[in-house]
Amino acid sequence: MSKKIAVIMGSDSDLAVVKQAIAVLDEFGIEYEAHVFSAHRTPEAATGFARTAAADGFGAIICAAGMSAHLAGVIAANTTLPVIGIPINSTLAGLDALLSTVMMPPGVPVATVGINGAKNAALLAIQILAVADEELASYLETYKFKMEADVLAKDKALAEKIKEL
Ligand code: RP5
Repeated sequence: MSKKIAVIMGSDSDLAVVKQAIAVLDEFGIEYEAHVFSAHRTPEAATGFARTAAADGFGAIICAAGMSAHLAGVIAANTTLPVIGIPINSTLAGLDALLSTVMMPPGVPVATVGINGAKNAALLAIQILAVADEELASYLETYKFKMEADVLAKDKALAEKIKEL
């Protein structure tokens, strides 16, 4: 059985973006837990969760936070599980959160997706689990084939759209 994915957000105000990650996890039938833990407002809850996450059956942790976004870094400092950071655009067009999440010191990596990149965060977490799960890997193959077919269909439809301009 596949491991679980943890989805942590710094505030419930991040849910509007994070729900796109949850939708992908649902689409793939992945078991997950979602929590609001803040690196600054609830540091003990955040570190406590990270310290037991591997033993609790998680295989990857997604962390979404905005502003001076230290959540993913604090979680990564307290676990050996892969941590994926989603910088949330709440101020400064999300650049503050992007830099705070991505610029980790050597030794403590956070795999950072784009600003508000919740969908890619979920896909990356699933790809991590799929390394040890052939069934999940085949779902990902199907997902990519469908994505390719969708774009090829758009390419075909483009000529008609251009005629209508
Ligand atoms: C960050 O501060 C949160 O991740 C959120 O993006 C931002 C604002 O939080 P709230 O004031 O909306 O709770 O820690």
